[in-house]
Amino acid sequence: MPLKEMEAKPLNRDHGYPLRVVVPGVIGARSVKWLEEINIIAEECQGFFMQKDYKMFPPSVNWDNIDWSTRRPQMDFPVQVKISGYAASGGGRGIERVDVSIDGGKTWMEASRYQKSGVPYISDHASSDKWAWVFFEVTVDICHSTEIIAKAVDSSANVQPEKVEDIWNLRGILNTSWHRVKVQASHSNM
Ligand SMILES: Nc1nc2c(c(=O)[nH]1)N[C@H]1C(S)=C(S)[C@@H](COP(=O)(O)O)O[C@H]1N2
Ligand SMILES: [Mo]
Repeated sequence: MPLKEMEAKPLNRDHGYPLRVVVPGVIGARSVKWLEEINIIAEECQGFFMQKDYKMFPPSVNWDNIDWSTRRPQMDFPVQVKISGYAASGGGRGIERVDVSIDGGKTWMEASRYQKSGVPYISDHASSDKWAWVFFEVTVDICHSTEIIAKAVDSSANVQPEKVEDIWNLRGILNTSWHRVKVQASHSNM
């Protein structure tokens, strides 16, 4: 579908003004910006980005042994999930960072943070916002059953502990251990 607007505003040059084609369900690389013409052709396009860029190779392939012709151009993308939540620390401390893992804590990515929708959060600005929840979100590809983990770091570098066992106490209070959510893939190809 042709696109002239983005988020209800006129499309800007960086994103393809005056005209961009958007291909739903397909990787962004195929949504051509600054569209000039469309050719209907019988053969697969031989352009650089179809033949020598967005293709998925197995782990054994590197820049020295790559043979581009052995794989198809990537068209669809895998299922994507938006992970969101809120973080808060005591005493008016800001939230320095929220880390999210989708492999049980082996690797982490940093979530984006905000308090007002669309306004990036700055953890050290002097404002009463620090006394309130900080929302976070990150979009990830998930293609098999896994465990999603989120942990926050506050402006004094306090970090949520990994396990409840590490902070066990008689009353069972202050259990701020990593929040874990198990996700079960339901598709047969996951
Ligand atoms: N004309 C043109 N369109 C293009 C590209 C390009 O280099 N030239 N890059 C593609 C790639 S690889 C991506 S990821 C998206 C990025 O779009 P965005 O800048 O709006 O996020 O544009 C796609 N469309
Ligand atoms: Mo891209």
